[in-house]
Amino acid sequence: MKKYNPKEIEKKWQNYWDEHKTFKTDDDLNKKKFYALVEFPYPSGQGLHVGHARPYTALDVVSRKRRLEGEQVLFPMGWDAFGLPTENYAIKNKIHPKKVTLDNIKNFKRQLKSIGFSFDWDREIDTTDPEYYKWTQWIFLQLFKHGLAYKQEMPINWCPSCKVGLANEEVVGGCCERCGTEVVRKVKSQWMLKITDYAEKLLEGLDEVDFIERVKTQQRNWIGKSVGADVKFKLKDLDEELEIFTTRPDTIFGATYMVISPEHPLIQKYRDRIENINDVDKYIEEVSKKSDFERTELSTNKTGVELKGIHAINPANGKEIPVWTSDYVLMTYGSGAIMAVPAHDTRDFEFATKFGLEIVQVIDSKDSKELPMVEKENCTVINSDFLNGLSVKEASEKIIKFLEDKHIGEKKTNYKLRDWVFSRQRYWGEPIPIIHCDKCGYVPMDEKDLPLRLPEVENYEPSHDGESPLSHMDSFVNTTCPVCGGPAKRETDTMPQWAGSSWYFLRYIDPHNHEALADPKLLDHFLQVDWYNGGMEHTTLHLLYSRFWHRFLYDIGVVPTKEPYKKRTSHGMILGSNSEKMSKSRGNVINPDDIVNEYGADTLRTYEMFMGDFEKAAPWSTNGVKGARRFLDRVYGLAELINGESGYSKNLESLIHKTIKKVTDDYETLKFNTAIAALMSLVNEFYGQGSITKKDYETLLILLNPVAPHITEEQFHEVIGGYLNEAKWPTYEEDMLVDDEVEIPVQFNGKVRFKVVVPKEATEEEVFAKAEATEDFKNWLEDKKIVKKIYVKGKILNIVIK
Ligand code: ANZ
Ligand code: ZN
Repeated sequence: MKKYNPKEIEKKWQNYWDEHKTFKTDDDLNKKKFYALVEFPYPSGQGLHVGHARPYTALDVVSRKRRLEGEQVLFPMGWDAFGLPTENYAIKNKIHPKKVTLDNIKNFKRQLKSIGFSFDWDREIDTTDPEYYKWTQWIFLQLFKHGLAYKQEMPINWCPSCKVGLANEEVVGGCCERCGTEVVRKVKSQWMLKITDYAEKLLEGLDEVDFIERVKTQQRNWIGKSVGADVKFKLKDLDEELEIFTTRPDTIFGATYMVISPEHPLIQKYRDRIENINDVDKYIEEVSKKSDFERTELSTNKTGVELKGIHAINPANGKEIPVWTSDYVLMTYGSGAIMAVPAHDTRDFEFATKFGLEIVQVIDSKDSKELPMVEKENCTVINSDFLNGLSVKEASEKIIKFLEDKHIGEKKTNYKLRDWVFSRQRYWGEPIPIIHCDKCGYVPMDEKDLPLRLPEVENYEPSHDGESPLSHMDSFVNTTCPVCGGPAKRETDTMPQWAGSSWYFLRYIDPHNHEALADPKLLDHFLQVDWYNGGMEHTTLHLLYSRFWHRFLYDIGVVPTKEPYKKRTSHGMILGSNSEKMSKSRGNVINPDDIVNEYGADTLRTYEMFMGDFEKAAPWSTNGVKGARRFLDRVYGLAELINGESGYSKNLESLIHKTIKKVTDDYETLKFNTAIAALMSLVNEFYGQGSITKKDYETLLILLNPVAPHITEEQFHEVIGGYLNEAKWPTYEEDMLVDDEVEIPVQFNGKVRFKVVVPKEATEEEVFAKAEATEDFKNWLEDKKIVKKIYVKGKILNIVIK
């Protein structure tokens, strides 16, 4: 008897697939297309993680199945290779980042191939390849030309000890990741992308796509649309109005004080009128050390100072109210000022309670009487003059009308979404193709001069003035202005890591095109991505950024669809065996190479698809891995049971049809674990029979192939003949799914006591006769008498006894 030897057969089939380009995307544009996308990895020095294998295997399963069903499958892979870890590693080890990147890619590619993913390697892309980033730069230029890229002074994270600007990811607990020094904010002029112009389109787009609900919710919350009103409050004795944003204009009669952010320009403008300006200055100084998170966290103790000498007039009732400054009001949202309604806002309530400010209730609720009362449904407005008796909604409309008539307010929609800081003062990123001329300002490079290549520098360490290393390369910096021909300087900031991944799914469609980012005909054919699976951690950045770029490209006529992805799903994390996150410091990282070496790639794949609900986190289990291997050993061994008969074995036929249906459905709905469980039962049943036909085995092999491609190709070739990748996905007959027999629970006085198996069409007499013949029946009846029998066909037999 031959023994299953994954080492031998996996290499053999991987070579075969490579040589025959088995998984190259079919050229036939008349076939039904299926574009499956997984998030391309960042080729780090650590190599592939078992966590990568879970989502990759999942869409590999679907892709392999769809190919066998005759579809044209595009399932590509590439490298998201610009970024900080590579740059930092390069600096530390004095190796050029390009070299580090290429070495890491080589290792990742070897690992991916060793797991047998059916990627179309002819479409491999690398975001650091000038042929690729030429188009990243081209898209940036289009954004610039449409007014969506602009420069602005922005605070960045600055380490005063390393003298470098840090990305948010490099700031750990407020300190520099490398030296531990407290990070401060430093204002620098940065390139920004106006994603806020797309807030409404990005929200609306969510209604037309099939994304799992938690992804939609996270994106909606991140965009954070709030509908309300802007209202101007006059400042007493000053020719000045203080504008606020509120989502509850209906509560305006309850506004007993105002709060402005410590950064609000009014404070400096009227510092001479503020009687306690020394206290205010001291407070502002304290606040500047806190992060936005610390400032707005609900539970934290409220702090603030009154601006003595400044008063506002509530426009609804003409009352004079005090103005305070507090850090719970952020300068970056709305207008940086609020009307405080302590009776109906939790933060205002805490603040007013602490500082003894007036609290006026203006909303009455049927459900609760406690303050602060924040609900809006089933409420009536009180203590509010002409709004009294109205619902919250009616009162909002009426007061907005009142304010609009007096020209002191209007309807307003705000978004939490902020513009995207697109500059990095780093080397290892796409150069920004903009030239600065003293006469002409910021000028786009001529498109035909793209790509603007990242120059070879000797020293790619960040410079100590916080500028990119490129700023010290005179030969790069000094250029001529494309408009006036005068001397000019190049932008030396580079793009953030999110740039290359914002459009990579478009390049896969036509990766070698020199004329355009992709041929419009091919874009027409392959878009949208039919199924995109990726991590929940990418929902608010990558997923939103790429939807933004795509929607912009749609608006300028480059792509044919508004939304890039038809469907988005997300996998659960793989945890260490102790249910903690896998990490180097915990020493619980599993290297996929080790699993492939010891058990085989098919075992790794089967295990990862079987380890639990695909959408939930699951801990690693070596016993589970062994179990997956035992299952594959048994699948291999079935070859010994094959008899000479044709067709399906009579006894197995119904079960095989049911299994085809279950596996076909489950693979499409991320229920890989239950699909594999059904295949395990089938294998058990095969062994139970002791003898199976070739066709029984063939169907099992095809159904299991997407999960365990090597062992199934091998057995197909050896036992069935031919090549599995040329076979057809099996179909089932509806008739075969119906059970001929049913199990009927038998009740005595409404309690289920035992069950009997009867033909589906059995009559009441037949079922009763069958039940009566059992030992159980006699035991439960004892010496009582049967009063009544009720049989619900195919469902239940109830016997009433006395
Ligand atoms: C009065 C009011 C009464 C408010 C009430 C709420 C409840 P969202 O939904 O998040 O948009 N606000 C406005 N600008 C702010 C800022 N820069 N910093 C901190 N808070 C700010 O929240 C909008 C509400 O948050 C606004 O409505 C305002 O308080 C506050 F019963 O105005 B409200
Ligand atoms: Zn010029």
